[in-house]
Amino acid sequence: MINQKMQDGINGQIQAEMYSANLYLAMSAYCENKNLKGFANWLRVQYQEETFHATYLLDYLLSRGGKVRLQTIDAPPAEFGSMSDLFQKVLEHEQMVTGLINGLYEVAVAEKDVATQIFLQWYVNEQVEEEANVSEILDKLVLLGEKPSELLYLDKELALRVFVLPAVANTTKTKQA
Ligand code: OFO
Repeated sequence: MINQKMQDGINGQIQAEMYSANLYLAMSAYCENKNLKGFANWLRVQYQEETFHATYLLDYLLSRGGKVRLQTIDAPPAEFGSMSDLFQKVLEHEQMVTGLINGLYEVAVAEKDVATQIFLQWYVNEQVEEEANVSEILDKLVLLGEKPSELLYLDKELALRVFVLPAVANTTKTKQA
């Protein structure tokens, strides 16, 4: 059975992941409105990933006999500026989430909850990947500039991203039917 402090922390992280999902869905819609369908696709996949991050935590909490307490999710913004501005915001958001995951891991260590420490290692690695992916896109935006031809080149590249259910999902209730 998971203790109250760990349970509260995981519930808080579920809320943060769901906010991330909504933020990226709002960003995706913003890009779609600008006819940048590749950018919109990349962000829609990001939304799907964040939804998985939330449900994976939720299923873990249930598997430890914890109680899920879903909380109010703040509305994300609707305007994000240029594509460089938008990806700068994504990077800052992911850096903030990395801090939350690290904080949650520290709670697991302080509470001597070894199972949660092992579980959270997947999120620690995931954050390294998330920040690296976003930094790469941001670097390209800075390097190429935001002329229509350069944006369309990057738009084509980002259109190729597809959502792949992480391998860990095969061992949880999040497995697809
Ligand atoms: Fe869930 O990693 Fe982004 O926020």
